[in-house]
Amino acid sequence: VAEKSYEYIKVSTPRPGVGLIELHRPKALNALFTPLILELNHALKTFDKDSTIGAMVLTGSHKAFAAGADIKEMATKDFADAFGDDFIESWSELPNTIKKPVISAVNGHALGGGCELAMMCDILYCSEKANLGQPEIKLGVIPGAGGSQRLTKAIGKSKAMELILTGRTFSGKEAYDWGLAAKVFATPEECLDGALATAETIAGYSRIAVKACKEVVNKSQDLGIREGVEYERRVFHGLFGSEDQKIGMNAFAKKEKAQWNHR
Ligand code: CO8
Repeated sequence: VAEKSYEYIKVSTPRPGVGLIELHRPKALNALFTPLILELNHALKTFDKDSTIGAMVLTGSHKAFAAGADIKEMATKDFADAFGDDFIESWSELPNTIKKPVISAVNGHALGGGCELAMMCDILYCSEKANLGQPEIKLGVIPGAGGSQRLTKAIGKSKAMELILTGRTFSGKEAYDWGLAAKVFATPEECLDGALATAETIAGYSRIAVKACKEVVNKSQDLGIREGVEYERRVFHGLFGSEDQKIGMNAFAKKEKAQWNHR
């Protein structure tokens, strides 16, 4: 699929080394459905493979990052449709297969699957008035794309339990205060700008080191502290086999800016 043939997303490269993906299904507040997710996966994989790209930003509109999974698409599904067809399994490509960092810039509504998609990203930025939450309980279901796991890991059990059981939504400011968001911004423009700036910073480093950073931080979510630290040390040792380790350390000694080989 060529870039211009996307129907539900827009892709661009607004800054050096940075790939931007904007969800673009305005009539449904970027409600997520399979055709959109397949385009998103394609764009993420294309940037992931592109050697000129070092980091990505995922955003929606000022009104909605994504107002959830498409309720109208889900309404008629029965158990066999959901289980038999592995409904929403394709959503897991972002957290499971993408190796370069992805920053979400969350403005407006990020509800249900929209909140889950934002939390699948490696860094979450939002604007103060963003409206996040897991309101699935109100529809007679539960979070289905990782929300119960990622929200709980990020903000703790009691608060996550309260939010998921009541369906209460929360602001971008709350997301920041609780540690779910790494940064909060006054306006959507500043939020996207901040995300692009951070992505540009990351894209300026050795791709090898960046990839290793993402891998070891993610391991901390699955491993105990001892195994995690041992894992980190092995990856750290491995980086002494890279050209960029020599380049980075020699540049420091010479007080020069490192010119990475990304090897
Ligand atoms: N799905 C489908 N259409 C949607 C969705 C959605 N999630 N959200 C909004 N829309 C549509 C509306 O139906 C409306 O369409 P139309 O103009 O044809 O009537 C259009 O977008 C604009 O929406 P509103 O008129 O409602 O806009 P408001 O500004 O008045 O309200 C809200 C905005 C508060 C965001 C409101 O639209 C809303 O409550 N939306 C639903 C939010 C929600 O409950 N999301 C969670 C969905 S469940 C989920 O995501 C589960 C994920 C995991 C799946 C696992 C399944 C196994």
